[in-house]
Amino acid sequence: MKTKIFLKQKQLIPIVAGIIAVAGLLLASCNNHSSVGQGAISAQDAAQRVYVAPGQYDEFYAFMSGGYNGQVSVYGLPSGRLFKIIPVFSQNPENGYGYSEETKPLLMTSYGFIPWDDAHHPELSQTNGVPDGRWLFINANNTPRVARIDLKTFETVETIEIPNSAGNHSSPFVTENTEYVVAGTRFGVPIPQKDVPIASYKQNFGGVLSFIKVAPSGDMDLAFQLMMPGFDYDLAHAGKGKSKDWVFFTCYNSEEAHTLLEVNASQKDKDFVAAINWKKAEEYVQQGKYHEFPGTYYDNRFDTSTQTAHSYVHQGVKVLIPSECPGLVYFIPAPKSPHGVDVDPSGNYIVANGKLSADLSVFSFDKIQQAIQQKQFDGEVNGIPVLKFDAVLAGVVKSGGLGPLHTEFDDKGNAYTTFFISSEVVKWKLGTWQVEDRQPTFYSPGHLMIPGGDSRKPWGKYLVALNKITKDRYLPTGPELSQSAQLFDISGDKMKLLLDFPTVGEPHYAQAIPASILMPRSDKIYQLASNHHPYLTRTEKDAKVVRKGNRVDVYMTEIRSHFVPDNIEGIYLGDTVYFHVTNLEQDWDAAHGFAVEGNRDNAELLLMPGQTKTLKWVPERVGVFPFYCTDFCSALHQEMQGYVRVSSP
Ligand code: CUK
Ligand code: CUA
Repeated sequence: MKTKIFLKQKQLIPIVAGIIAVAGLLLASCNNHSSVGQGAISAQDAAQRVYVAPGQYDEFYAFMSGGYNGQVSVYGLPSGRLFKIIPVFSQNPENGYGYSEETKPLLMTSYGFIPWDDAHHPELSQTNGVPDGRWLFINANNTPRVARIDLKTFETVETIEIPNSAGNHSSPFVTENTEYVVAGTRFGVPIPQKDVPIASYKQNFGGVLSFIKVAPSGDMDLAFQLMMPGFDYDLAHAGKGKSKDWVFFTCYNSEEAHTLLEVNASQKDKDFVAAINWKKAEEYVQQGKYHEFPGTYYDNRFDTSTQTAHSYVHQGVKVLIPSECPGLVYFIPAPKSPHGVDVDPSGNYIVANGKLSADLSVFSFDKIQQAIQQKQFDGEVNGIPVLKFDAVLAGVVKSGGLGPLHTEFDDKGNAYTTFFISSEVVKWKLGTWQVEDRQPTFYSPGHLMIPGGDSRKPWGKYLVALNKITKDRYLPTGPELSQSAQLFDISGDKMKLLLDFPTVGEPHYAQAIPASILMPRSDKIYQLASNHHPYLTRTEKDAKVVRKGNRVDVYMTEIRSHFVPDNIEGIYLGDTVYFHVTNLEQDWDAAHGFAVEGNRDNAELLLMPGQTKTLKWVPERVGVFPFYCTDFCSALHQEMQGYVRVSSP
């Protein structure tokens, strides 16, 4: 149960009104259209700073999670222009992702084919702690998975399922050289799954933290899991620099409540940050100190040579139990249901964002190491030592805000934290812990993003606040209003609001990288010469229709502005037809589409030059049915069509 209170008040200080219902999150916001603040600049000045002239390119690529649309959206910064939706965990009829035979396997899981999920956190691959533009990872929250997007093609090339996990929220954060992608369970569940009373939570439920190994090729493999107490593991970030061998996870619900969590999971004054030494974990795995747990999971990989994804099914996973592995895990007490955990560019400071508190606790990696050496413990939980809070605390930021959720960093020693309840971004200094600036956001920001802001090398020019409750920011579109991102200039002492732009789905987290690092080269990405699709049609002469029993394979080509073949007969009710369409164009971006009337199972295809894709069609009526190109490709696009005749057997 959430209490929503919106106040009409023209005022800049955060208004925290009403009661904070026991521990329910109070969404209080200022209903202020003008956004004139300390850091305000003139409209002309702001417009000029985000203006990217016609024909010019943006300075940064930004990748935003689509939240409940299951996708990634690609924006330019500073313009806030939307370039592309990259389908990941949801079918996308626009380009046939999850409909074509080649991409369906990417949505396969141990539950079968899953056409939707909820994606929260995009994370760029890193080299030496710096985003390198090779891949983008993103988590599926509902049916636990991690996906990898290839940033040469901006396409999803792998999805891996995570067994024993539930609500894959604290994912997919990378270690300094992308050795691992980590993924923690949000929900405690029985491990392995079994039929037990929910009230037996404390005896029967646990939580796993997963470490997915990333090969130099990018291929992911589930290396091992840690069996933890049944808390809710909310977010994570890997260490860097001196802390590069460690990963930090926040956990709330250390009460292990299973009902009315808004009250029961907020009893304790402190929950935890779990600090995990992944190098040690590797050693323990190598020494064979793991348990084999059951667990079936899919790893789906797109092979660029055959342009087809395949599913590989795995059984069993190596699980480490912390109480049997000294030095592997420590708990750091962190005030009031910490949400985000963020590590500064030096790797020394670990910020716990306690969402039900006003102050931020910052821990020091040096002090953590010292406390471990000197055994400054405050008891243990399930055999995991709890470090003494005072021994590892580096500082407290007296923020004056309410509901801190996430922190990112610039390259000048500053940190920026979102406050969900008081709807603002607060800038503070690492080391002095003093607040330097604050700017209201509209409204209730979740994550924020600075290009490279969770890495060793922030490009600290812009900050984007990803707001959860937009309310009156745009023209209303029925009760479902667009969500909002807000771009701030952070190059000076004070943050300056430059731009609002609507987002696709719910933008939980985002990442950005200079276009100069990432821009795909405009030579051909797919080439006919390297296309080894089993149903490739290399030239129009090779086009053909092949029948095997009730299965019909149509080897088809497209080039401006015709199909070969464009008249197909000899198809009968009871047949299953596979249209294998190859785009023969030479220009790297000359797309064609393909669709056939009355196809209940599938969408259309969108094909880039050199690509082959397959659409399955089970005709259900006799007659003559048109097919056509769905992407306007030339002045003769409307002529790009054909017929398929379906007869009674
Ligand atoms: S988030 Cu997923 S509930 Cu703070 Cu990373 Cu929005
Ligand atoms: Cu090809 Cu339109």
